[in-house]
Amino acid sequence: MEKFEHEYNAEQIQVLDGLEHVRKRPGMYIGSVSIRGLHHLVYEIVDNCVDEALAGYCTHIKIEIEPGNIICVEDDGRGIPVDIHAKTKISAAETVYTQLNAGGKFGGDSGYKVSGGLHGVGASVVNALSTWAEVTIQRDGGIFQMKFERGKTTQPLTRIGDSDKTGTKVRFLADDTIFETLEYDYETLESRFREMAFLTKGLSISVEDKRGEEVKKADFCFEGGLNSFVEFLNKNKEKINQQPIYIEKDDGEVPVEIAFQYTTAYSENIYSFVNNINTVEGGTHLEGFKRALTKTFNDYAKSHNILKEKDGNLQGEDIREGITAVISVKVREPQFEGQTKTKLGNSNVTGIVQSLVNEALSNFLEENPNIAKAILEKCVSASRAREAARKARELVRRKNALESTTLPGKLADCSSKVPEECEVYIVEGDSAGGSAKQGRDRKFQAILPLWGKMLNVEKSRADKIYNNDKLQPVILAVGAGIGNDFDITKIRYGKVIIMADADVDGAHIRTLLLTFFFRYMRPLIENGNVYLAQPPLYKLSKRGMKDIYCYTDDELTENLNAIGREGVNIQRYKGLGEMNPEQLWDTTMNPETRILIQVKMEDAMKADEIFTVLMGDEIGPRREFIEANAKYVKNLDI
Ligand code: 0RA
Repeated sequence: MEKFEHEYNAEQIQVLDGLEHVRKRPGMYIGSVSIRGLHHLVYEIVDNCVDEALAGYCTHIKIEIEPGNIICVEDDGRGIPVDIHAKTKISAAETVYTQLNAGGKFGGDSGYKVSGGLHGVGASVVNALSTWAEVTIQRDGGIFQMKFERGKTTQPLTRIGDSDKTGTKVRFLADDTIFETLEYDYETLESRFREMAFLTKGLSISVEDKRGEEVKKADFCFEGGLNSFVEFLNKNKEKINQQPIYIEKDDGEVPVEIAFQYTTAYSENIYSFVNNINTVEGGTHLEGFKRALTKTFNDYAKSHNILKEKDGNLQGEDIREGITAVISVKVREPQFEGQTKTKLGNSNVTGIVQSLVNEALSNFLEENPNIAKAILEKCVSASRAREAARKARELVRRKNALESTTLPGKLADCSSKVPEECEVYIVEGDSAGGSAKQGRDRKFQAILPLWGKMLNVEKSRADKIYNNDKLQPVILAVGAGIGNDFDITKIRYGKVIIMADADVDGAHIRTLLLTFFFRYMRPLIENGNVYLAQPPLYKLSKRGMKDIYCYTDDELTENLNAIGREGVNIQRYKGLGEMNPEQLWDTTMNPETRILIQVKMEDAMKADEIFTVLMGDEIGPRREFIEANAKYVKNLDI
């Protein structure tokens, strides 16, 4: 067996410094040491294999979660080069795993490397943050292996056998002294790999979770690329054009791939990617796409007499109502801007996307007049609804101006005017509202009681929403507008807390309100301002003992062990209305003792799917969703 020379020189010493820094400040490299950062390690390794696929040499990537949370990633690419690198005097493969930023030079390089953001930090970062890692390479007729502990080489690249295949396999165990948890969430990984497979047409990705009794696995390979992605996103929606409209161009400079399809829904779902990274904040590629849509549809409508000259133009938002679109571009040196560094800044991309879509879409519309007509009918009615909504909004404004207050009558406001310290409880029912008003700390807690049947915004257009007497008080109390006009800097309360009964009706109201916030005040959710109050389910009282409140059935059982059942009175709360003001304060509203659930939006795609299924028109998927999720109802996380 042959062993590669391994000696330390000046560069090597610097290398060690680099990896030490990664272990000292992991957040700088992978964002955080939470489960998010943990997942990031896997994405980082898989990204390298995707690069090899983009270079045209890898067709299959296999990811396994082994018992003990060991990750194994294997590809059938060319194998990382094993020859000795002139400068570092060690094998290229070891260099890739031990030197920060070596990826571009020796690792997979599709030419579309990512700069900025957290992505593309490379294999060495994963290595540094792993208790151990083991890399096996097949190429040049041999099998080669190297091993590391916490980023340091324990076995330099060694030839351990013969092989006529090629490929790279990496196994690693993340370091539990660095990460808060090593427990990978299979579903999160699975959706990211599905997304990666959509974004790289024809690439086959398989993932398997071998940790539990029941093995979970999935195989993804989409010959349709983004076409398949859009079909997947729209699977529960009613379509207007049956096949997505597909545009693709690879001029070698800025490859662009786009697919979009119209549905009868009222929301707009556009997802954009740069170098396979979800650009949540959009940017120049998205701008180009939107401009082209607006211009091309308006031109077509005018030239085919669907819009008369005097009608004026359709607005962008009219044309995007009900659209589901995915746009993916590859940019050599992307500039990422914005708060979360997920907004593309390269200005030349706008024009490239815009002219491509202009041309392809106008050809498509000319060739498919029936589809063009169906889509434009929808746009025109969206435009009418927008006009009606504007009038409704004006009416609300004028009415408010007359009443010289912009606050709803039912709102019991707090005395502080500092949004950061203020919170509003949206409370179901007048009686619970009454208790909440008496029980609250009026300095920073406001109460807005709601009653009666809430509007399902998933099935209504904006004009209905502005006019709705249940939602208007919510809009006015939050004070930051709605839809495109929503301005997070204007919110009157740092916490918007939904307080509903712990029963089916309460869950329904909660979902209706969350749907409303998600569709019409999304930044409120993204910014973490929306909370769910957790009222207790039981009160245990016993002579000579302080009352104990239990928030779950498990807690009830636990406490009854602890205090003994003898002489204990168990009160089950059916609704908030059964609690007096003092009890409501103690259990649900006092910041010292209450439990609040912050509503988070990890994934806009998942959230859209859930709201479409739960609140939309189609009944079949809803039944399936409820049956599949009945066991999880305790934790609502969108
Ligand atoms: C650079 C050159 C060559 C292969 C790779 C990178 C490579 C890197 C990774 C990372 C994960 N899987 C990978 N597969 C391949 C090969 C150059 C050549 O053979 O000429």
